[in-house]
Amino acid sequence: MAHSPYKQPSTKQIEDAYALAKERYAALGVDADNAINILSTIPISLHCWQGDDVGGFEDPERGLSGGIMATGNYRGKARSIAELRADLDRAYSLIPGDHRLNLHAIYLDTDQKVARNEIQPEHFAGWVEWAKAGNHGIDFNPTLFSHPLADDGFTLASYDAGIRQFWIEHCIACREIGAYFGKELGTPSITNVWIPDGFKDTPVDRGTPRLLLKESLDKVFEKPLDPAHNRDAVESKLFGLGAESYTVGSHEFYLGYAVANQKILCLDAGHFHPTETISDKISAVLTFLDEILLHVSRGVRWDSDHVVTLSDDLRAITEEIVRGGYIGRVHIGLDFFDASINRIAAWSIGTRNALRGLLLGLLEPHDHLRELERNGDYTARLALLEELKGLPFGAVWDYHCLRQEVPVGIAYLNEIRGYEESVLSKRG
Ligand code: RNT
Ligand code: ZN
Repeated sequence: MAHSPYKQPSTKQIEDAYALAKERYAALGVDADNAINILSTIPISLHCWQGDDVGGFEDPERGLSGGIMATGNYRGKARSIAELRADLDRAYSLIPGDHRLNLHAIYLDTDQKVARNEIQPEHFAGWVEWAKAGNHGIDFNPTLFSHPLADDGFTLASYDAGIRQFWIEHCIACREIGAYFGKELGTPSITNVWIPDGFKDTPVDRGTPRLLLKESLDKVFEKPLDPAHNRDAVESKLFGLGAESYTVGSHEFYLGYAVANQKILCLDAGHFHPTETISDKISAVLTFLDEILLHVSRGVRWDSDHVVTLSDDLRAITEEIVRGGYIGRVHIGLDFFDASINRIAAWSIGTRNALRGLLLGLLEPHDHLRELERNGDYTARLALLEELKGLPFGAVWDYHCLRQEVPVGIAYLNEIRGYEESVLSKRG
């Protein structure tokens, strides 16, 4: 299948368009140079699991469980760590800026079979080497699914003390690995605990599993770790496949836990009721916590994990981060997995969109908007917000990509197609 490559605008076209755009923004009191300078400093944590449909490399035979699902059969999924790293390198090369990696425990780099409660930093040394070469920080996630001891649907909240203990040990091991990443890479790892525990049908006891989960988490977090190396996060969810009626780790549960224990709360955009958005939760939670983690995702019907588009929901999140002055307190991770399209494109499209959303937030005249609001001039606030939508933000984004030496516009798809032709299509 040969495609004629998309043409990239010339450097002169990009620079000329930017000069005009800059004037339009300046007329409203927005400094576009400053906006892209700030944008260059914001890292996005790319989730390794988009590259192989959340399979991991612990056990090639083992299917995905835990109430999450990747659907599709697009050619070329990564079959080894080497392939996954090569694919990630490709994706990063199409995204402006320096970005992080969000790694799951089932992506351990060893030929040995290692039980999950026995994983060690040495099993992740290969990732550190790779991250150093590419200037990536690493965030980490214990994997409490796709495992025989999670097959009953319960892990840290299991009624079985032995099962709880196994997963407590796994999470403790993961925090140590997070600290190892932080120490080695000079940037703290956010180690995020998400568990699938829940019931398909209506339980009669909603309380006890939550008490058990609290008890397990207290054990997991017992040992203090240097926040310069590792920071703990907990992620809530509304429901999962096969756990439609009750989720132990609900939003209220983890909000309470995070505030009581000063842990980072992870808000996943796909984990709430469909009319509920996480954008409004950011300022509420940050009133009580120093930091939060986002899993930027897109819910569609039953699925919480579609590739992120530049939707109103995404914009509400990214604009809120900028408007609230929360850059630095909000860690941005991605969480989607689509196996029906080119997986490198999925990473590139989703990450570029998250960055485009942030840029839209950075290109607003914040002081002026705030002043209008405080003066009660809601007419002008509405008029200006709507007018901003028509301003040439694309020219600023293109210029940012040019400066960061990544393809401008749709031209990045040429690279992806070339890679699919020469590499991905050769995979069995
Ligand atoms: C699941 C959670 C969780 C996972 C990853 C793979 O609903 O969102 O973050 O997607 O851990
Ligand atoms: Zn998530």
